[in-house]
Amino acid sequence: MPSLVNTLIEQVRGGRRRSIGQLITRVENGDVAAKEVLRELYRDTGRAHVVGVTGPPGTGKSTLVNEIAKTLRRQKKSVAIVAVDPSSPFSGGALLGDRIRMRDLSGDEGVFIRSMATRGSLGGLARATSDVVGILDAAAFDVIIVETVGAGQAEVDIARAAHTVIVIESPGMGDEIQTIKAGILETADILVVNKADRPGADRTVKALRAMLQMGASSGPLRHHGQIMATSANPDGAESAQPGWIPSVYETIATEGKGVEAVVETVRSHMSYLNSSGELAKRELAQSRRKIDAMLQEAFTARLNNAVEPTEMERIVAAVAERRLDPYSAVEQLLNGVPM
Ligand SMILES: Nc1nc2c(ncn2[C@@H]2O[C@H](COP(=O)(O)OP(=O)(O)OP(=O)(O)O)[C@@H](O)[C@H]2O)c(=O)[nH]1
Ligand SMILES: [Mg+2]
Repeated sequence: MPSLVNTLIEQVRGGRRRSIGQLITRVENGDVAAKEVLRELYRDTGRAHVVGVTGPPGTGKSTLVNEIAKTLRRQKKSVAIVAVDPSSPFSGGALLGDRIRMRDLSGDEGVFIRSMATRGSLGGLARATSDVVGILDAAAFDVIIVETVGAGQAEVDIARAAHTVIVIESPGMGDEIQTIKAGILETADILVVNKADRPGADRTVKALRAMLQMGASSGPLRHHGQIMATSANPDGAESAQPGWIPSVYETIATEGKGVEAVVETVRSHMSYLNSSGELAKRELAQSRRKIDAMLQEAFTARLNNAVEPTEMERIVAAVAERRLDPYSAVEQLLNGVPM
């Protein structure tokens, strides 16, 4: 009889929705069997185009993602959507955006939609999201769209794990300032001003263009020559991807307007990543980050296993009271952790 793990692996590879859903739930719950499946599926990953969509709350991300998915379906591409909601304690279910989407996209075998919510730390959410993307990749979806609310570092991390990052703004309300604060603009490959039917859209577009140029031209001069040498982009000094200049698009997601141009740019961004060698560089950087994060997680788990909480408190108090220096404390703790 095939084991549970083998069955899951085969069914996920075959794109069976129920099994994909089950495996994702196992990942969210930190199930040990899930880890074994992920290990086996890893070699089937690296084929999908992962697109991150982020931006301030309510800018129309879900509506636009829905429209992007519909456009991709017309091009016969299969699409998986992962909606990450850091503010919601619910998961796997019906967030508002998904209910809207379900109406349009449900019943289509080429679309898979899943919500993920915070369980414990946000770092954990970033890890779980990356595992879920891996599952959908192994299940052979052509495009995987990860929607996050661009509000904090964890969301930036989740977006950074994508090949192509779309940052969405909407007119007014000082949204663009929110974005700058979170450092999200720097991660953008494509900028979208949605709700272009609203007054002030032109101003938001101009503001974003100005910010892009400021970011590009205020780069440290000492980097300039080096970047010029590797890039066709004359003001790419601050750009995360020399050679690719993010452009600003206007959309009215509720009417599907402007969406095709965005989808076309998503496609050409992947061509750029491929032809410039940037894709391989990103894969290296992402693999390094993933290993780093997993190492830290594993080490923390070992440390917590090896040192009783009361013992830790005793050491912390000793350092606070200057009876012990932190250097010796760390050495002492390290000696107690089996390697
Ligand atoms: N006028 C106008 N309204 C829009 C447009 N796109 C989305 N909306 C509306 O804006 C509201 C928020 O849309 P969502 O797609 O849920 O926005 P979101 O960014 O996913 O929201 P969160 O996930 O909660 O951050 C909804 O009422 C949409 O109908 C647009 O182009 N024009
Ligand atoms: Mg949403």
